Parts: sequence; structure tokens; C-alpha cells
Amino acid sequence: MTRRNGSVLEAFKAIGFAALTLTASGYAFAQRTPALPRHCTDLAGVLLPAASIGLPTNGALVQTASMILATATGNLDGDYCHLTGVIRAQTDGTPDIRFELNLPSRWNGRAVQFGGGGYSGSVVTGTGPMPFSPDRAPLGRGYVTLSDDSGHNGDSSEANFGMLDEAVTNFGYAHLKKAHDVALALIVRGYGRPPEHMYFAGGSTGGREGYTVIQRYPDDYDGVIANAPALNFSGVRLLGVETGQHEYRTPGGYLSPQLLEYVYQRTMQMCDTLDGAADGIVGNIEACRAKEPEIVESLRCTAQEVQDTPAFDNCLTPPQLATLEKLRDGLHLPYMLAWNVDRYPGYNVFQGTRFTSMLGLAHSAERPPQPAFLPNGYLFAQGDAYIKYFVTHNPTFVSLNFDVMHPGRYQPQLFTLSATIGAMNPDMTRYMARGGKLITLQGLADEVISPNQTIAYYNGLVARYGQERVDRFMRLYMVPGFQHGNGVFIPSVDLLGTLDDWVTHGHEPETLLVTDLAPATNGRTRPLCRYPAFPRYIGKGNLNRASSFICAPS
Ligand SMILES: [Ca+2]
Repeated sequence: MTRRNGSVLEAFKAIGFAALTLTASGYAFAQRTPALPRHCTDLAGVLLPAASIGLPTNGALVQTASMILATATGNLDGDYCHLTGVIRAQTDGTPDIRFELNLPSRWNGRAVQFGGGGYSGSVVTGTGPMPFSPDRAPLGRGYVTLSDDSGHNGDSSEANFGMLDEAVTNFGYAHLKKAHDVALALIVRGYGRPPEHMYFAGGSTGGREGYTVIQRYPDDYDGVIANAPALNFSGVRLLGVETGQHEYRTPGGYLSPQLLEYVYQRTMQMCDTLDGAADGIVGNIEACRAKEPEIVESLRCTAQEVQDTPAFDNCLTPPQLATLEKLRDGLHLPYMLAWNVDRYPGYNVFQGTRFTSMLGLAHSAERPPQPAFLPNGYLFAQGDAYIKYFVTHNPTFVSLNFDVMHPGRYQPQLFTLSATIGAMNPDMTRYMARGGKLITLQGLADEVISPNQTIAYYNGLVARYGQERVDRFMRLYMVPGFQHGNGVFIPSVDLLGTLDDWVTHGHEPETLLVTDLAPATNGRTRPLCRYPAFPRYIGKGNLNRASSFICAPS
């Protein structure tokens, strides 16, 4: 690929003269004291030169600027100025980063940047409510909101941008800084001053992005919400490949959804009440883990069962058990990825994680050339795409044949990718020192991002900095029964308000109250306990009320 060396103006030639004319008025406008929303539409056509963005680009352009009135159909956010635009790539053939910025008329002086999901690929809306939050959309609460598509177009399962180096760098970290800097410049133009506080909020890929901005751009943010973070991106992708190999390459390694459900129900029988409450939630994970040998033995097929039950729908054969043990044990590499990472901690497979979910294991014993989420399992499908597009740059590569333990000539690329896309850098010194805050929430039954990786990273911070220093800047909330967005308990809690209160007023969050969004049990409440505590039933009182539970130490 060739690099463009042209000027910003040349880079925008395709936009046409009209845009450049508008640009001039945009600059003129910026020198007055603007008052939104009156001047919102003047921002259309504004060009930001590459020099105003902290990483290399070919500049940015505001393509549309429209005032959305409080009276507009479906708008619950009050009056706001809605901007969309692009941040130009440097490399021919690399997509521009598309971004969105929303400037409310009743600004609270703060801004929130939203992260993406999966392989991203679409502009995250900045107008809606936060996921798993009971409160109004941040925009409606007065926050400026900003978001982008991470630098490529496509469904969050599409990974073919992995063939383009600049797009990979954008997806890994660069889009975050570029979108931040562009938004900051436009906020200053819009309101005449920068935000008092800049926040970041995301989950999964967005959670990884939250840790990424802390590690790479600690001066840019005052608070971060980073839920179910894909910190060890390479690790989870390689474990996904190994999982697919167990399911589809090892004879007899596939487990039907019926069998996976049987495993889950068996775990519930053994572990639900270990937290004192028969509520369908495994709350006391460690007590359940202590029973794991017993659970596994009760699931193992006897020789007689193998003979009598051809379908094996109520016991596990050795290769089926090996598939689940792979997920439990995680990844152990004989080589190092970036930041001395050589493992990916496994999932809570026998502690209430339901792998029959949409994002769980394979639902079909047949493997097509292009694995897909539901039939072939989320972890495997995402891992397969990673090997094809990011690692081997060969869309026809058969990932079932990829030797994760001995990647040979692909090992340097695996290392490079783990440095580019991943947030395993344990150094948060700068962010902590300047008073930045971090909240992470994740399900203990997460079947996509291992909760044990998040816990291991947290424990690494505690080992590095000491509990007291970690407590001053971070809160980790692990939620029993919560999977990767689904589960028997789906938490709803106002984390943005909690974070803002911490940053702005110094109110340190402790135990929070969380409401269940799961359809069958909607509205029940629990204490949201700081890790490593879990909600334990006090032995009396309504099982649907948080007041009947205490946060008990593990
Ligand atoms: Ca329980």
C-alpha cells in the first residue's frame, strides 16, 4: 500500500469546493464566542487539520451538522446539535473513521466517549441510553456524547479489515485517540471551552477500549467505565480456536445444546443454594468450585452408559469432557505475547455458566467453511476470523489446522497483534497518579470474556500497587448469574452517575444496588458487591429484595 503525502486540502479534494467554502465559515465561527444551538449548522464542513489530532491522519471533516429539537419525533434527549463526519485514513484502501458527536444545549460540562463491540464496524449511537442502565440517555442528562466506528465498516462479526494494517491499528487503539482529539476540538468550537471532565464507557470490545485509553492516553480521561473487558484479546481468540478444534477436529468432542444444558442444570443442583438462596443464581462461585471434582465425576459417562445410551444426552464422554476442561483451564502458551502474557484464564464452566446461549458453544455438529456464531459457537467463529484475517492474512486458511501451541512463522505476528489489540499492559501509574477513576462490572457467568481474566488483571494491579492504591482509583463488581449481556441475572445500575459522582464529588462507590432485567425475574434486586464479595442470603426475607442479602467475603 502507498502512503499519501498530500496536504490536507488534497486529501479532501473528493469532498468538493462547497465543503471547503463551508470550512472557511467554520473557522470564522470558531473565533467568535459560539452559543449552541444557534450556530450548530455552521459546524458543517469544518475541517480539522492533521496537526490538531494526536496521531497521524489526513485530517478530519464534519460532514453533517443538524440541530435536533426537543420536539422532534422520538427525541428524548432535549435540544442537541448532531454532528457526523470522517477522520481520513493515511493509507489508500483503508476506510476513514466515521464519527458522531452530540452537543446538548443544556450541557452539564462533561463528555462521554462510547466504545464499540465485537469487531465493531458501525458508528455507536451517542443518543441512546447506556446498556444495562436504568437512567436516561447520557445525552439527555446533559453529557456531550461521542463515538465512532473504530475505522472500518461492517457487522461486528466481520473481520476482513484485519488485512489492512492501518485499520488494525485503528481498531486496536488509534481510533480512540483520533476520535477523542477531533471531538475535543469540536467541543471547544461548539461551546468555547473544553469539557471539565472526559469519560469513556464501553463493554466487551468497549471494555478493552476503556482499559486501552487508561494505559495509552491517561491524560485524556478522568473516568472510565470498562465492563466485561476483552483485555487479553489475542488470548481469547486463540482459546476460541482451540475450542473449535476440540469441538470439530477431535472425534466426539462436540456437545449438543441438550447436553450443555444438562451440565448447567447439574451445576445448579449442586451449587445454587451455596449462597443461601435457591434463586437460580450461583452466587458463591468459590464454594461451587470446591465441589467441581464431584460435579465432573457425576457427569462422566460410565462404560455401561456409553453402551446403553447412544445419544449420550445425560453424561459426558472423555472427548466431550475434554472440550469443557479446555474452556475451564484456558490457554497456556509455550511462548510469550506482549506484556509477558502466556495464558488466558478459563471460564467458570462448572460454576453456573450456560454455554447453550447465543454467544456460547456450537449448536451444530456440522462445520461449514465459514464458521458462524450460532451454529459453530461465538468463541470459535471469532477466533477463526482472527486467524484468517489478522494472523495469516489468508481468507481461506483453515483455522482448525492452526497450531496454537507452535505457530511457527506466525508467532511474530501473534506478538505484534497482542501489543496492538489488547489491554494487558499492567502499568496504570500515570492515570492513577492524576486521579483518574475506573469502574469495571462483569458477569461471573460470562461465556465470551472469561471473568477470571478480568479478576487476574485486577489481582495483578493489587500485587503491583497494593490494595489501598487500587481502591483509590478502581472498583471491580463481579455479578453472579450474569453472562455476556444475558443470563439469569442481568444487572441494571447507573454506573455513569456513580462514576461522575466519584470524579466530581469524591464519593467513593461501595456496595451498589442492582436491579435484574432478566425477563423471568425482572425487577428483583441484589446488592452489587465489590470484588471479591458476593451477595449471600441472610436466611430470612424476600428473595427478590436486596435487603435480604449481604455482601459476604469469598
Ligand atoms: Ca443461589
